[in-house]
Amino acid sequence: MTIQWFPGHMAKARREVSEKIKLVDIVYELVDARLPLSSRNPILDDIIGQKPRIIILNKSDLADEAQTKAWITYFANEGISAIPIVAQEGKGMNKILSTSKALLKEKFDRFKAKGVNPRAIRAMSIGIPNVGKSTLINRMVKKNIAKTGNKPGVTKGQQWLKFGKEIELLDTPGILWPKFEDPMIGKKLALTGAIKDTLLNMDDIALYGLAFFKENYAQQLEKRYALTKEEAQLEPPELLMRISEKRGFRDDYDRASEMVIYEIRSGKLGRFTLDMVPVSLTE
Ligand SMILES: Nc1nc2c(ncn2[C@@H]2O[C@H](COP(=O)(O)OP(=O)(O)OP(=O)(O)O)[C@@H](O)[C@H]2O)c(=O)[nH]1
Ligand SMILES: [Mg+2]
Repeated sequence: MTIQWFPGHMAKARREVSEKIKLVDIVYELVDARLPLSSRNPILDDIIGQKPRIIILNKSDLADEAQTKAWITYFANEGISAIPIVAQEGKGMNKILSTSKALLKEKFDRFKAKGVNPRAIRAMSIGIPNVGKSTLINRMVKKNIAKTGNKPGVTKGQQWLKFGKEIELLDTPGILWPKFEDPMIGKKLALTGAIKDTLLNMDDIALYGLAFFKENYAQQLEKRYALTKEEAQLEPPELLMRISEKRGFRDDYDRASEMVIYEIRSGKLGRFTLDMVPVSLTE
């Protein structure tokens, strides 16, 4: 994926997403559980306005469990429900259903009180590239396909997919761009694979990843590359050289960088969360 977001693209995506949001009662803001802040979109608050939303922390199988818990508390303090899921395995789908219904209960009770025939809750998901939007939709719908015999309803040209009995899901997710301005956020997004091809070079990203693990998850680093405690505390460039040696890559540091990035991304160094909840906010 080599998308470069230029102002024109952003304006177009913003228009498209704003239009779609008008059609739904609730928005599922999909983020990477390893990056609960950096994978959020800076202008989504603007577009969503007062519409109810749920923050869905996807890929929570790859994230640090203690951090995921802390983030849920953090968002709760901001008045937002956050739900950890593993879209790939269909974990957390029921919680999305029950939370959506709870958040919209008042609105739908009002409809009922006015004698309006109850309709299904309408929802859509939104997120940056590669965060698992398609996987989530497939999971939500698959669950239902088994029950209903695969017959999505079509309303005014938009396709709605059944998610449970009481929720309809807009067929296409909204794609927004991540925040690029801050170079640190760029590195975090690159390390998790949210932007596969960027202006950042692979060495930079690998060195950033090693520095982060050395600082926060040293034991996981030691274990993966059979390093001593002292070795794991080498400066990142020396650390990369040592790992390269151990893997038999000699001085092919590009290859070592790619390997390290791939292994971090895919969870071979264990679970981790790059956006850490500020300690002062975890109490
Ligand atoms: N480990 C893990 N991987 C996941 C999970 N959900 C999705 N993935 C993987 O993440 C990658 C991206 O998933 P997609 O569903 O294609 O993401 P997307 O948001 O639709 O991506 P774009 O269409 O490119 O914007 C795929 O390789 C998925 O298998 C999850 O819960 N855990
Ligand atoms: Mg997709």
